[in-house]
Parts: sequence; structure tokens; C-alpha cells
Amino acid sequence: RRLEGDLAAALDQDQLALMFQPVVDAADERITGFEALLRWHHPELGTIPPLDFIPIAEDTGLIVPIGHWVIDRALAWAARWPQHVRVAVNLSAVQMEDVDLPVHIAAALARHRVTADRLELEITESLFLAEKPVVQQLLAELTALGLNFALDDFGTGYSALGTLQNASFSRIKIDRSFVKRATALGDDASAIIQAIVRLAASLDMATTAEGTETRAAFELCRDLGCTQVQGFLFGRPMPPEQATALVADLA
Ligand code: G
Ligand code: G
Ligand code: MN
Ligand code: NA
Repeated sequence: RRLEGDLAAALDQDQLALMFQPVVDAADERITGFEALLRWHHPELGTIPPLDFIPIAEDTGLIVPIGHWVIDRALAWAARWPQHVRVAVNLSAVQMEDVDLPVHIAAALARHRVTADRLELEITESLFLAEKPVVQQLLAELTALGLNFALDDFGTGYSALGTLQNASFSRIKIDRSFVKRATALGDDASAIIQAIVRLAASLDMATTAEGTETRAAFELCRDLGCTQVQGFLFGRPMPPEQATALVADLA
């Protein structure tokens, strides 16, 4: 309850910050983009991770203005990166009912002179259970802007195979639990990753293996055909200045 009130002030008082985690091409291990991850620097409680405050932001509706801020900041940083380096932003289910989102995104793209194809929106599969018309409408409008979409945490929710046929999704992000299990146990768990990779490829989608923490995990995912990887091996979520320095000479 205390956090609820504090969160309302956090945006105005500049307590929110974005960290950026590298996403790397599996073939040549070069950075293809960054995922923006939100942090809250609370004046008394210190840094609060998203899992502890995103649910509050969702319940209070604060996720809508916070989401607009996240997109604005993410694009401001992306504007400083080489053209081929993309930025991915996470969206909650609540934000898929924010009818102003397309206008905000279009304005932010124009303001920062970033092309729409460089912004990827990460949406978790469970969101599509509802199949609400308002969500479908929003997705259509966002697709019309030319954005890319990734299905986040894939495999952890209900299999939304119907969602995959939606042409607007260009990427599946394989949940890190599969990567962890495959690295520890081998064959059976690997078969699941392989099946997801094949499914994605047949739908002309890319696949990012999440949570690649070790060289062994990376090589396994690469050999199973994942096109991109993301995890502590290639970089933890880092401050924007540091992310920008990493790609400064890639132009
Ligand atoms: O950075 P970390 O791994 O702690 O993030 C945990 C979760 O919080 C992730 O699953 C991510 O989807 C979610 N998250 C992080 N940043 C944002 C954000 O800007 N908006 C929304 N809606 N979710 C976020
Ligand atoms: O759900 P989503 O994929 O948006 O969450 C991303 C979260 O995963 C971030 O909070 C990030 O800190 C975390 N993460 C990223 N790479 C790794 C990793 O290699 N290992 C673990 N355990 N977590 C990771
Ligand atoms: Mn994500
Ligand atoms: Na995930």
C-alpha cells in the first residue's frame, strides 16, 4: 500500500530508470539489439526490481504513463545506436488495452527519428488467452505502424499456437527455464527447444534463447538453431551509457 503511493510520485521525481541487456546474434556473437528493463530507485528502499512493482503499476493503471515513459526513453537511447541495433520493450496485458499507445509510439518514433522496424514490443503469450477485441484492434494498429513483435517467455504459459499465426510476430523468446533444463539434463529438454525453433522457422520467425548464462548453454542453443541469444554470458542489464558504449564502434 505504501509502495502504491510512492509509485505515483516515482515518475515525476525521476526515480525510474531503464537498464539495457544485450541481445546477440548466435552465429557471430555480435550485438543485434538491447532489451529495455525497468528499475525503480526508491529513495528509502533502494532499487526495486520490476517483479515487485510492475504488478502494482498494473493494478493502479500507472503502467500506462510508465509505459509511455519507457518507450520514450528507450527510443531516445536507440537514436544514438547504429541503425541495425534494435531496442525491445516489454508490454503488460494492461498496456494492450491502452488505446492511446499507437499515437504515443508514433510520436516518440518521430520525435527521436527512429524507424519503426527498430522497435520490438515483447508480449507474453498468456495475454492472448482473453482474445479481447480491444487487444486485437490495438495489435492491428501497432502492426500498421511497422513495429516488430516478440512472444516473450514462450513455453511457460498456455500454448498460444494460434497467436503464432498472427503475422505480426517476428520472434519467439524461449523462456530461460528451458535453456537451464536443457543445459543441465541434455536430450529430452533439448528436444523442446528444437521443436520451438522448428515451429518458429516454419512460420518465418526468429528465436531468442533467454537466460544463456554459460558458454555451454550458448553453444547448445546455437547448435539447436536459435538465431539470437540473451543472457548473463553476453551481458547483464546495464546502464544506458554502458550499452551505448558497447555499440559505439559497430556503426
Ligand atoms: O529485469 P528483470 O528480469 O527483473 O525483469 C522482470 C520482468 O519484468 C520481466 O519479465 C519483464 O517482462 C518485466 N519488465 C521489465 N521492464 C518492464 C517494463 O518496462 N514494462 C513492463 N510492462 N514490464 C517490464
Ligand atoms: O520476462 P523477461 O524475458 O522480460 O525477463 C527478462 C529478465 O530476465 C530480466 O529481468 C533479466 O534480468 C533476466 N535475465 C536475463 N538474462 C538472464 C540470465 O542469463 N539468467 C537469469 N537467471 N536471468 C536473466
Ligand atoms: Mn522480455
Ligand atoms: Na522471458
